[in-house]
Amino acid sequence: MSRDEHSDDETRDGTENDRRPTHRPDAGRALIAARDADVRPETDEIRGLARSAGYEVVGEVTQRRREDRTYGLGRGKAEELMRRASIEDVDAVIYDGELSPGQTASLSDLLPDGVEPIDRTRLVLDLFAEGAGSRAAELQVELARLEYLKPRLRELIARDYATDLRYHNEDDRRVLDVERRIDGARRALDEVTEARSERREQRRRAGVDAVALAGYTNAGKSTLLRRLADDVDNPETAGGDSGTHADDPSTHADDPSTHAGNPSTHADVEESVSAADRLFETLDVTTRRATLGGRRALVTDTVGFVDALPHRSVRSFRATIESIRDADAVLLVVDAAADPETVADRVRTTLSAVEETAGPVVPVLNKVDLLDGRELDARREALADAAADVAADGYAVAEALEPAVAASALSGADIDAVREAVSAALPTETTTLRLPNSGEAQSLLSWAHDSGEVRDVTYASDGVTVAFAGRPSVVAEAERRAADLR
Ligand SMILES: Nc1nc2c(ncn2[C@@H]2O[C@H](COP(=O)(O)OP(=O)(O)OP(=O)(O)O)[C@@H](O)[C@H]2O)c(=O)[nH]1
Ligand SMILES: [Mg+2]
Repeated sequence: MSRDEHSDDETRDGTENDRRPTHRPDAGRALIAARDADVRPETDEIRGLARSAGYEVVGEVTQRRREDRTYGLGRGKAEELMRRASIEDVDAVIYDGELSPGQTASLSDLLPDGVEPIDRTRLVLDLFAEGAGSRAAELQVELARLEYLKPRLRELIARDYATDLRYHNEDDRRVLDVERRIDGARRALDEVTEARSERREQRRRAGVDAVALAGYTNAGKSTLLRRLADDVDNPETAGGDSGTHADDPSTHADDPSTHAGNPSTHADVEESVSAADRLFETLDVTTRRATLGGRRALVTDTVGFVDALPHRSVRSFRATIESIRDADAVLLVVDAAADPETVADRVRTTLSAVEETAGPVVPVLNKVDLLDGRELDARREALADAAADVAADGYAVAEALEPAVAASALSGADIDAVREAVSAALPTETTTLRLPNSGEAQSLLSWAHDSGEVRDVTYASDGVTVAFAGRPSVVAEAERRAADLR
């Protein structure tokens, strides 16, 4: 099928966005199908996801009506979809929502041969599968896809049985095969996850704070990471994905010491154009060093959340949720350029996926370069509304929320305020160390500089007095070392 021809669609075809090149492969032509009970469906986000997955969106069929058990759309609309799919020669129909196994099979039967119905969950999983760069990400995606596939395979088998009433041995084998692969992926993932959490524990003992970036897809997490990182590359001139690109092995390693080099390798012109507003730009958990208010931190970028994904499949992206939950502090990045209602929805989606955190959560209203003061106030209110809803739903994360900071990761405006807000939120203890005048005291002092914040050093004839602040575990370690010297 030729991808060069453009088709005409009376509604939305040919917008700038739909023709934007992507670095992802050509997945084919697609029609969007969307239904909403209360309002005319809004399709910007599902179009964005489809484009990110490499589809050329050639049109949409939308409907305002209640849920339909057979097709996800009313019969009339489903038939219109079938006709349009045939006329416009599409490869896929992308449904903005979750289709049950039965709905998937019914739509599949109705649509022209070779046209696949793809729901939102499957679209996101395909996107992830294609972009997963690390072993852990691959395994998470494999597991999520298999879990998605299993009930759908069962449904297809049940329908085949209903038509020819013959029992097929190989059907059983197919289901068993899927179950076996699910077990395998689970076990392998457990091993990888264990190794990761061990490394995380080692860093903690070394006195480094773990800070995680969390937020909806496209909020600006990776841009903010580039701003905060010590080995800085300027977000305004770098390609949109430099430093976190899934194909760049130097940025995946869980060990930050391997990132000391220059991570900016994807800054060619086309990349930076197409990088704008591509959803799920980051598909892996990546970590960089940063200094926040005198404290050394490892800041972890994570996969963004997206609306209307069943919790189950978001949850299976364990690395993202785990690094957010376990962090000493979380930066909740919010795209403040979105309208207030959208801001509130996305914050709710993100926080309810995270559920709880060990550390404080500092919201960052990002992209303030695009807003005036009054608009910003409306976003602050939206954030507060969302936080109240999440608290009402009983999620512990609501209690961890700190006051929001407004900033622009792209222009760099107020990034220092972000740094200060995180370092203020990080758990800190202070102590006064009294050390003898000795070489050992000097080496303890240099360790203290590396592991926490040395606020004051007073030398006297009978010894050295050090005012020291840092993570509680580091302060305890400093006191132990100081006691050993006396
Ligand atoms: N105007 C403006 N644009 C920004 C700002 N921060 C990020 N962006 C743009 O927003 C888009 C998304 O930024 P990313 O940093 O890739 O967002 P992300 O949260 O990492 O997205 P995913 O990895 O897809 O979850 C890019 O086009 C950025 O250039 C900002 O402060 N102002
Ligand atoms: Mg990103």
